[in-house]
Amino acid sequence: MKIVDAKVVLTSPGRNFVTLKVETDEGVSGLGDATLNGRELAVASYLRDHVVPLLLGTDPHRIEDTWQSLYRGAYWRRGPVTMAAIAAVDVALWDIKAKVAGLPLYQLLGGASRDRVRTYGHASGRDVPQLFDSIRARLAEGYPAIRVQTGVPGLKRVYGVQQDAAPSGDGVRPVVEDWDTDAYLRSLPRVFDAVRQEFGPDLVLLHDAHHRLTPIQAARLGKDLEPYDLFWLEDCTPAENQDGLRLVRRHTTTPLAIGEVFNTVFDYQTLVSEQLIDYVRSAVTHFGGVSPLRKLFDFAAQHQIKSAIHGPEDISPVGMAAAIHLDLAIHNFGIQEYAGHTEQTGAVFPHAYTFTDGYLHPGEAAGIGVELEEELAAAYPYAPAYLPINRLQDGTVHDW
Ligand code: KDG
Ligand code: MG
Repeated sequence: MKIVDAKVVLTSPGRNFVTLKVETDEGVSGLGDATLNGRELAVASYLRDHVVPLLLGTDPHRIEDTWQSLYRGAYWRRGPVTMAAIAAVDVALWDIKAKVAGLPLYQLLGGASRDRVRTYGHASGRDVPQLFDSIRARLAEGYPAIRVQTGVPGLKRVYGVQQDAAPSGDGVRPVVEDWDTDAYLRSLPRVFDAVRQEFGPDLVLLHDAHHRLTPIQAARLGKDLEPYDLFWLEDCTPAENQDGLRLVRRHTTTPLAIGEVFNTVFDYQTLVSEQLIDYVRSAVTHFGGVSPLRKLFDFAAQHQIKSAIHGPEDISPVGMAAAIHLDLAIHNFGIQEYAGHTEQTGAVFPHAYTFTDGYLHPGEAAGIGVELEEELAAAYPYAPAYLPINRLQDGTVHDW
């Protein structure tokens, strides 16, 4: 079997997605997600100009060998653009292998370790009443666990919190949001207190700090949130300096989740081997694919750390499907983030996975179980869009 073609499809059915479609001489094709929010064109070029020419004529069944040659052969290792491109190839080849075998991908990963995949959804509000409405909406959709984000008194807009009006970027430069760490640290425990009083002790609650705190601030927040029994506190501090997590860990028993911006196992080495975190958050799409993520989960399992694959709207249904197959197969599964997609996105990427009563299942279609409607995809051309940046009140750019 040989790869005879591979194309990169950019489409924007509500938001931008980058998809790789690999075709073989036997008519079987595979899909991989290479979406890197705000840097989509860089990955598309990396794939089109530097990866696709290397794939043509090779055997799609040699997944590990292809992965290693793309990773080691480039000389320039790691980084989000490189690893998103390699991820798309890896997933497309797994899709092909599983289709040839006539099996859903999870069967090739060892078969199901559970019947269904527990998820968490997103609730947010500028103030407590709006947040309560949002939590009720997620509960009505069946979510068994809910990530809670809120506005901060005195700040105009906070990332991840629903707004009445869409951000007014100019399509070239990102929207600028404001930030005040002290105000955030003061207000968040009060919000969780209100949520616990309204919804009781049993609701599974999470929070994402989006890398905005120093280690000592993160330690204080973890401690202040202990009475509210969070499932986790996510991205409490930027973790390029993995040693910083030692300080956080020393001061709080609030469980910690990190890793959605990581792209290789080396980003996790200290965090996992010293058990400084409880959940690893990498996405199939940004970590080089199913092959390396599986290895990360095995490493994490040795330290009683569980999986929690990143699943926001900017992971396409292709990346989401690959995640759900892994979730079903691995033993140390923790939880799957599931933000869902718009109807338009679902129409461009019809898929076999299902979301029922807050739980996902990858379905039984051979492969990863996702198709790409190419004509429809072409009707939604790429449109530049960027994540916001945030500045302190004196104008200083702050950590993401
Ligand atoms: O592109 C950035 C988003 O994927 C990210 O902000 C979402 O933090 C996120 C999460 O936990 O889903
Ligand atoms: Mg996050």
